[in-house]
Amino acid sequence: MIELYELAGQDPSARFSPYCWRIRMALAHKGLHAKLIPWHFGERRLPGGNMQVPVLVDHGHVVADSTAIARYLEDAYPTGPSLFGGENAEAHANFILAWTDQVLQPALFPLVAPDLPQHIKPDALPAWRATREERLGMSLAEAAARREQYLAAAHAAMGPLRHVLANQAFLGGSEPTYADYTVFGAFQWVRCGSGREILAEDDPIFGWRDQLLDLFDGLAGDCKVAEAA
Ligand SMILES: N[C@@H](CCC(=O)N[C@@H](CS)C(=O)NCC(=O)O)C(=O)O
Repeated sequence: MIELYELAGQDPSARFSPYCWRIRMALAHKGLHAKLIPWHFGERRLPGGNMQVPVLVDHGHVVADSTAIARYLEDAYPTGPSLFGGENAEAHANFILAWTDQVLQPALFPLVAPDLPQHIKPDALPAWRATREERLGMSLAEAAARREQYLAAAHAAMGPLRHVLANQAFLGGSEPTYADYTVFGAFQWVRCGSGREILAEDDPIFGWRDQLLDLFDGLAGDCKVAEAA
């Protein structure tokens, strides 16, 4: 049996971790079923002593970190459709991973963070808030007040993504790959964590996101959308 420990809100149906969404999509791409085990900030240690999700346990074998899990799935299940689309594509996906972690998600963070407290259990909230405010360099309320400025900066950061998706269906080409799931995880974070729409309907990113929401019988689309705080 495969188990996936993933982030959940105080409402366990709220699943808003960008990294966990990468792996939910990767498992579905490979045609694998996993038992989902919800984990909340500040809870017990995870398998292998890990402190962050996602953690995958495949018949007792523990793999932590979304990138390591994706590579594990590709190697351990070579008969399923390739997650990366080949060796060269995997090398290119490394850039998209780094761009998502270092550019896209940091640009989205000040937009998402002020809406996230709704998901955090009261006993975990003070520590959660302190670490997030330290990362922001200001209070959540101050970040919320600067929303328009952050939205403009996030849209500027999305420029290369928009340019590519105006010219091809997916980052993986004609079919989605792990590169798409990596970037898509960031938009699921916004959608399921914050609930605010940041994309216009005529934005190529909007259409691409819609296609990913529909994939695998609406796996991601059926997930609970946050109520904008
Ligand atoms: N590099 C890790 C990052 C994972 C990560 O940051 N997970 C967050 C949830 S989105 C977490 O578990 N945070 C626990 C905490 O902050 O206590 C990955 O790619 O899996």
